[in-house]
Amino acid sequence: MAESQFAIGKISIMAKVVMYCTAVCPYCINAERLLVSKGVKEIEKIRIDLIPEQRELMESKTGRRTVPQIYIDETHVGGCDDLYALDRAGGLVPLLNK
Ligand SMILES: N[C@@H](CCC(=O)N[C@@H](CS)C(=O)NCC(=O)O)C(=O)O
Repeated sequence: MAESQFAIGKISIMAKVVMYCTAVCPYCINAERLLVSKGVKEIEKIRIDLIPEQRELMESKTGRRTVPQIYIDETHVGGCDDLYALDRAGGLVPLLNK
C-alpha cells in the first residue's frame, strides 16, 4: 500500500500532561495557558496544597519545591519557565504530539 494512503487521515495523539499545582499559583495559570494554546485538552492537576503526600512525592521525584511541576508523558519538563523555554527551543509541540 502506498505511503500516502497511510498519511490520509493520520491523527496525532496528544501526550498525557500532568501538572502538580496549588490553588493560588500564577505560574500554574501561565503554564496552563501555553499548554492549552498548543491544543492540550486535558491536564491532570495534582493539588499539592490539598494532598500533603503528593507534595512529598513531587519533591522526591523532581527535586523541586515550587509549583507548577509539569510532566509530559514520562518527561519531567520542570516549571513554567522551563515549559516556555522548551517551547522557544521548538521542543514542546513535538513532545506533546506523539
Ligand atoms: N521559576 C518557577 C517559579 C515557580 C514559583 O515560584 N511558584 C510559586 C507558586 S506561583 C511557588 O511554588 N512558591 C512556593 C515556594 O517558592 O516555595 C517556575 O517558572 O515555575
